Amino acid sequence: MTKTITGAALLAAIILLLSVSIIVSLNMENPEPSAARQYTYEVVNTFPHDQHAFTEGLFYADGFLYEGTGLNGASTLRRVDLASGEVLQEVSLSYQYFGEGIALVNGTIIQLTYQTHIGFIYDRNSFALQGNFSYPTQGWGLTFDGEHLIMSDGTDNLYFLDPETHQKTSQIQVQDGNTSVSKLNELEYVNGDIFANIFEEPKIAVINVQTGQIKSWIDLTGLQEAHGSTGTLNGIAYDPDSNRFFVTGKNWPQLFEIKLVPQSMQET
Ligand SMILES: [Ca+2]
Repeated sequence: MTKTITGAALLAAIILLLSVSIIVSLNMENPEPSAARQYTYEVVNTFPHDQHAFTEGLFYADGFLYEGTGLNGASTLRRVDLASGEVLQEVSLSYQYFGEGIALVNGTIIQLTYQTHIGFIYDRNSFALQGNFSYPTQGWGLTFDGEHLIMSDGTDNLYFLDPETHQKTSQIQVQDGNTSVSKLNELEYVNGDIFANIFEEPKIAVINVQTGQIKSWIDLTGLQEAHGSTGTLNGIAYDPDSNRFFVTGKNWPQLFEIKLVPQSMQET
């Protein structure tokens, strides 16, 4: 069936085009406001977490949690039983290294260090050290998107590294509207987006992997206080098989499975 464009329809189309161009020109003149969606959370499950773990890296794979801990003299890589919080396997770093973010890359686990510009490569099963690499920035969070390692260094930048050579291939600046957002810490790649918790704030930013634009904020206010934790939120893990999110923090006695709840739904 064909439609005839009437004079009225043509006029409506012209008005629409003019409106769009006015909106576009207004946006170019004014600061771009945040378009991020707001989420809060619901606690689905609570699990024990080693209160001595100064959590700096976290991911979930093969039915286990993997955790990297920090502080000089207390830095480890560990495999943890989710239900009991029991540490099943562990390697310690030398005193000179402050462990940071961890990520699973095929048969290996990569661990960054804070200010020593060195990353360690372990066998994912035995935790045997296979090698290391260097990078120029501080090391904070780390995740893997299937093609690149993605790392944070406490600034508003995220760096993409080749997983074989560990050389930087590109970087993005993270912004909310056109306001840059720094202190990006622990990371998790989830279904095409990068989740980043913000240092010393109960917030997770959900970041567009191409543009660096923040798509959503997850407000975790109350989570640590309600459960007697004093350390800062740090640690996001995702189980893609059952769509479960886990979060914890530095020296928190618990690890939480949370569900994301759109803010508008909570208010109604
Ligand atoms: Ca993580």
